[in-house]
Amino acid sequence: MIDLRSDTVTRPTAEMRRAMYEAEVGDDVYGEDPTVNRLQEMAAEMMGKEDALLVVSGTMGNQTAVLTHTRPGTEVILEQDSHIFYYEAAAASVFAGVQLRPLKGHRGALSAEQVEEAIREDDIHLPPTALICLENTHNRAGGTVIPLKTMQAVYEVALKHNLPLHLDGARIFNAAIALGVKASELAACATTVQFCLSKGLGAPIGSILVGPRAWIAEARRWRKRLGGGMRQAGIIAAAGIVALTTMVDRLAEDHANARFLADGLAGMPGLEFDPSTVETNIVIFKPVSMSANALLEELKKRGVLGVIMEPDRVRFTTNKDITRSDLEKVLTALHDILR
Ligand code: TLP
Repeated sequence: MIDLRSDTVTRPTAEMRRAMYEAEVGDDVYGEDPTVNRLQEMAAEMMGKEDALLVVSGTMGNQTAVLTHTRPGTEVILEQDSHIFYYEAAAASVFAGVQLRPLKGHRGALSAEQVEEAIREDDIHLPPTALICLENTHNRAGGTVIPLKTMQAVYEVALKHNLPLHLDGARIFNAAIALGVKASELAACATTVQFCLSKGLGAPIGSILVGPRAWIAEARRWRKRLGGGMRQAGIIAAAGIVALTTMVDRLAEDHANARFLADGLAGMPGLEFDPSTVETNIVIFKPVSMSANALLEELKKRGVLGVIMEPDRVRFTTNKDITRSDLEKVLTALHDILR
């Protein structure tokens, strides 16, 4: 099967498996796992933040951030197609008891003006704004990249209003590579960042939260409350270290492959597709001659997997386990189906 459902489907490299096997471990709830500590130090340094915390998943990282930044009855400003709003099963309402205030972005990006306009006045009728969230790259918009200037402008609004800004940087390295900047330059536009080890970087499990030291200490308490205090987590962290040291630069190959796919899709009949939205490793298009589900079924019969992007679009995500010749086969299969 040519699995383009996500970059989460990537399997750990041989080097990761070896590092996991050999990892030096301890009880991380006591702060005594040397491999977890090394990964957290490395992550904090790469992002230019004081401290870091290993969590199980991107969702746990985002929710730990929402819980740590807010209290019940406050409001979180975010983009209406963001993962925190769309794909986290209303966790922010269930756990943090916050109200989410979704705004429509342009290709996933919120402007400083619209964020500032959405910040609540001090009025007894209104929920106080507690947090602003951004997502870079933006998944549902097609892996689009929020430019550094836009991030900076939104962060300035956050600082002006004394509000924290949390960045869902699940794919922050894809954004950094596409922009030609360091991940730390993007992280500098946020109070806290969540990024995933288990997507394009290929680690089997794990995400990282970075931020100020005192905030990370509080996030650690929230992670414990959520049941995310792990014991000999060095087994997981060891793969994370390999991910951060060997897998970041090669994301450019995934971008080039997505561009190859986009160029092939561009001229195809029976599709609605804007190739300019393809900036990183995600390609989203809408079939017009058949439903997205029917197209996915036909592709599956030909050995190709993608996912539905509700309501009626298809998403392909390139990743380290996909080759150029796989993508040639995907294009041939699509030609065959849409002909
Ligand atoms: N995204 C997954 C699905 O949940 C949709 C995918 O296949 O793309 N933030 C962003 C921007 C994400 O894309 C994801 C995962 C997460 C957070 C959550 O990460 P996990 O899956 O580790 O909880």
